[in-house]
Amino acid sequence: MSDIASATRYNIKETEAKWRDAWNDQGTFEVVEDSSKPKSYVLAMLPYPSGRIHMGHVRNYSLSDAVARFKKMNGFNVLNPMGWDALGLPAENAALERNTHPGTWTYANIAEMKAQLLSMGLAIDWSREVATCDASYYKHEQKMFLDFVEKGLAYRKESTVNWDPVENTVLANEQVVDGKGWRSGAPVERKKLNQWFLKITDYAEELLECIDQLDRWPDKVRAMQTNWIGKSQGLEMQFTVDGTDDTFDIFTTRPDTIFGASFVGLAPDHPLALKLCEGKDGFDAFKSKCAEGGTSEVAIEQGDKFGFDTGHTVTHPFTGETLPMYVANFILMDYGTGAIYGVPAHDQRDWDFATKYNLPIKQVVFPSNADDADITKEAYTGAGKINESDFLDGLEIDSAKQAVIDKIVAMNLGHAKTTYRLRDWGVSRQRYWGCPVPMIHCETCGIVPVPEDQLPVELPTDVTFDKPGNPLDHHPTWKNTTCPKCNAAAARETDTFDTFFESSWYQFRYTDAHNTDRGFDADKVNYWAPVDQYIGGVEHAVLHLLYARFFTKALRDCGYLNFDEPFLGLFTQGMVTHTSYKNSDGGWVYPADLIEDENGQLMDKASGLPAKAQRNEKMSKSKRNTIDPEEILETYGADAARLFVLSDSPPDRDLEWTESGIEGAWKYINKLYRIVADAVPHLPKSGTSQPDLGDNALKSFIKINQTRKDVAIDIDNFHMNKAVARIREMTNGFSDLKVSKADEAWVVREGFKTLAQTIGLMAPHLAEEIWHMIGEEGLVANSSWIKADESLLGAENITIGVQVNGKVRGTITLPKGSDKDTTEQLAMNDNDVQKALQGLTIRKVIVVPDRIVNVVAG
Ligand code: ANZ
Ligand code: ZN
Repeated sequence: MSDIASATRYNIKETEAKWRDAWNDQGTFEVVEDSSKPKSYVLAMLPYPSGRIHMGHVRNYSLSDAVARFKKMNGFNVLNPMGWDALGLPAENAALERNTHPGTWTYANIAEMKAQLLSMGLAIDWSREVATCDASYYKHEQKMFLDFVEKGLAYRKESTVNWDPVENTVLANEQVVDGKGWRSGAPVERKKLNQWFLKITDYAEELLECIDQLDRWPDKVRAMQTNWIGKSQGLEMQFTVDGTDDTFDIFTTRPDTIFGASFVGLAPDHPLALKLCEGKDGFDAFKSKCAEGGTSEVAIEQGDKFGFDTGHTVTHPFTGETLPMYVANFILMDYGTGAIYGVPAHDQRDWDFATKYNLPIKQVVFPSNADDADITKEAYTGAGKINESDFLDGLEIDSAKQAVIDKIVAMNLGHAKTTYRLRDWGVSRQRYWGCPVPMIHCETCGIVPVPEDQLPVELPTDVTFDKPGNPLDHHPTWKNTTCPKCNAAAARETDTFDTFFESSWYQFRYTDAHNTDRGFDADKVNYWAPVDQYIGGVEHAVLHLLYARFFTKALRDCGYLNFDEPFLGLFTQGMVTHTSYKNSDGGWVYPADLIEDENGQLMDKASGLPAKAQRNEKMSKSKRNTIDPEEILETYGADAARLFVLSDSPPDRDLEWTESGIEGAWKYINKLYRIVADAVPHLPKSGTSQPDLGDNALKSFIKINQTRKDVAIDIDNFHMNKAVARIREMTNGFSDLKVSKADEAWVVREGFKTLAQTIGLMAPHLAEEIWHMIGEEGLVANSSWIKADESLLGAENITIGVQVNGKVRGTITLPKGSDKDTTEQLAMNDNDVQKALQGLTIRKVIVVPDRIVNVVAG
């Protein structure tokens, strides 16, 4: 305010602690089902308890918190829970390094990280906290697994897995990096093992179709899911081995290229390969060489391609040419039919193979610009027209595909076939710190489920990690049990679940976190779920989200819940980056360990060596460019940290952490406090009715109302940074007001109320303090969002639908109250509407102003 001077200081530490206590004492964020209110389930991806929170957590939870608080103020019954993804390999490794138990390490980390999260002042219902390593949690997923088994959604089969010979464990594809184990660095081998699988492929089509409904997900994530599922239309067709009765089916997604085929290939473990080659010179050596290298798509694409010539041939169905028949390492038995025809000109794997074995490379797809396809250098996989292909010549790829399928069908040699790249989810891990698979192996009865009343199958606590492999396997007694069917001595399954299992259903556990009988009650889960807004890192865009989507559908089909998708809205936040530093020895230096010498030269405190800034990159322990949130919270307070991570860049972009940024946020917090504290003695009482506003007061009041409206829109759109900018703009405007004037003082008070509500989404402690200082009742966290007075904001725009023959084809946005002509003109000029009208004659246009436009055309 321009007419008062300031001398006030804000005691951040005390104030923040005071309001956290108030929320805690009043159970402000604890919720129960309430049918009188709309619900909103806001969820941040649960953290792995690695030891301490990092800036990525701070950013993630500041975002979800702003959304949760906003929804609460807008009348929603908001569930915003938190828990710990607490099983997994790091705990075992830490246990080995530190000679403790994984559970001890994990629970200690949880305690430490929880204290850190508490100090952020998050609007979380902590009464629903879960730790997935707790038997009271994983008990229920054991039951779910048994239900899946019963429904045929879980099964055991022998399969080829990525085997890490050093860690002695199966690796998931994403744990194989450049053909090596992600932790051990050892070359990965292929190995056959009996493994438990979940039948996610049963849901491939539904998982794909439902992506269309997920319109509040980022397009890039939807595209990633679509690609991962990888639906392709193809052809399954039969070949006969020349001079024999042996036949085999191949699968191709490129029937259009059939005239470019120059060989056929079988997977090394294809039954026909074994039949034709067993006992032949060099076949055994070939097979063991095939066992090297990972099983992932990338591993195969990049790996060396080699084959074994069967000496047999097949005949091309159209040309009558003779094609050699190979067994090849890049063909997988568990995809398609385990056999292919190879078209070196248009498939890179086939190209590599043909180049190695001197097979013809025959181009049949020709792009309009011939220079784009130089098949002497690499395969051409792009678009074009088919040529050198008899009856296909001149056709586009798609019509050529269909033409070949039709012909093969007519010749009785095959049929069209839809396939998915998605494979069943292998959930077995040969690890200790995971949820035990609740199965028993009996010599007489086979594999028998653990009876429900014997759940949970708990992990033993007395294990050792001194031997490689699975500690459950080495445990002297844990394995021993009796068969539930015949009572004979039997052995427990020692595999544990992939930890993606726990994170596939935790969002439902929160809805009924203390249920001891079931994972959750149907009424509760159906009230709270699906999650309305999910927030987390894009690194989980494929697997976690796909598994959780699958689980939802599987649980639905097992009668647990009644909806189809777990997460209606998804927001993926950007990374937090920071400059990295190296000393003159090339060692990475923590920013906190830097000092400046008298010449302004950066020095590494620890080594005494000069240091230099490197790059601005994602914060990571390996580059030591991390900032410890606890230190920041301690120094600047929670509000400043939260405000900074939300205000500096759009939440979906990377955020560069800077000292000046956090200082700026801290100064701003202090400034806001001073502005309010200094003005408070001059303000009218809470509830004072609106006086006549003079020009100056009115101008500010309009601005405040505009802010009320715009910030609401910003938060709905995840533009927290814009919201902060608007709040700053509004508060800057306060300096034009004089509290000595009654109307302006009244407006200042309104401004402070709105300041508390809006800045309260990012800096909630300060907001409570402001709310309290200006004498408002209760907590701002419990207050109702003060809506903008639209009459002050001038013409309001509305959006109406435009129908063509009764179907909405487009929408137009126009000032409310626009007349018929204006409305019609806008409607007819709309792109989507024009598209829908293409080729049609307009018969009649019916306009209902402010409501709808209907175009009749034929
Ligand atoms: C001939 C061809 C020509 C192919 C061409 C591709 C390009 P997506 O699209 O990923 O589903 N394939 C089929 N079964 C296979 C197996 N078991 N192991 C390895 N590769 C296999 O891949 C389908 C394509 O992958 C199929 O189409 C087949 O090669 C190969 F210009 O057939 B294609
Ligand atoms: Zn038995």
